[in-house]
Amino acid sequence: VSIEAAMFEAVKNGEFLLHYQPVVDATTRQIMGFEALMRWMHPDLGLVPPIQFIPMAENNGLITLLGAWVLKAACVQIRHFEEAAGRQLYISVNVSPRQFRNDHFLETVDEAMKLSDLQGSQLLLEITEGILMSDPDHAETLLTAIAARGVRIAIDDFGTGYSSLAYLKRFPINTLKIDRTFVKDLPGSVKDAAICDVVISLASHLNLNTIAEGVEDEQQLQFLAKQGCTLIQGFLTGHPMLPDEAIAALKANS
Ligand code: G
Ligand code: G
Ligand code: MN
Ligand code: NA
Repeated sequence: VSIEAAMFEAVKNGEFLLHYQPVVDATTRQIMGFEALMRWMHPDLGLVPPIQFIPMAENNGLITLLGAWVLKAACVQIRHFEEAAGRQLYISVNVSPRQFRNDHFLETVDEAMKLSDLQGSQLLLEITEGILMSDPDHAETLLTAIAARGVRIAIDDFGTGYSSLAYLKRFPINTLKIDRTFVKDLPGSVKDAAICDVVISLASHLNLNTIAEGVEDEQQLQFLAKQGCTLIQGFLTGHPMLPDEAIAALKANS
């Protein structure tokens, strides 16, 4: 069977699971939330990484079903994390272009929040610049409805696509995620340092949060924190992990 046929089977067999990567405060290093990251545990192939199946799911449309599952499962899971931590946390969920275009997307968001009894402000939806580019009118309508629920929007991989600063003015965006390609050579790379500095400063002037991705060492974190980056996500402060490990990380962190 093709990997594509196997994917339809996998949905039925419940072979998809979520890992959770901590997102920490850049200065206190307290865990503020988690990004949900999808994995496929194939019975023969083992753990299939998302770069291998997400583009396929995007093409065959399965992403809509998978994405709805991710949203609900992640919202429910974060409530368990909150219970274990004894404090409020947020959950970040990736939204693919096809999911965003789907007519039922907003209903799915509402269902996930209702199911988990989560406040809107505790949910961060990560979208890419391409989503805003391809159909700005639809994006504006949908993002406005999402923002009306208090749900937050992050631009994932900020600065790597066809970005336009006009989008920051037009759409209700809360967070810029600084792509790890800009982080990996910090603080030595003069260009990357300048880019991060400017993005953080721009965000701060627009009252947006910044999440630096792919932070792997102490010097990178120090540089970003000094520039005023709000949140840090990367192997230094936590790999994507299973729920039990996330709970252990929360207990060790608070
Ligand atoms: O998990 P990993 O670190 O390998 O992620 C690789 C890519 O897969 C990232 O670009 C991430 O945004 C994407 N990805 C992971 N989980 C999801 C998901 O639930 N939905 C969508 N649309 N993309 C995801
Ligand atoms: O595109 P998106 O930002 O959603 O993708 C997140 C991806 O980044 C996931 O595949 C995750 O496993 C990966 N990731 C998270 N932290 C690090 C890190 O510190 N270094 C590297 N190389 N990858 C990371
Ligand atoms: Mn992401
Ligand atoms: Na990213």
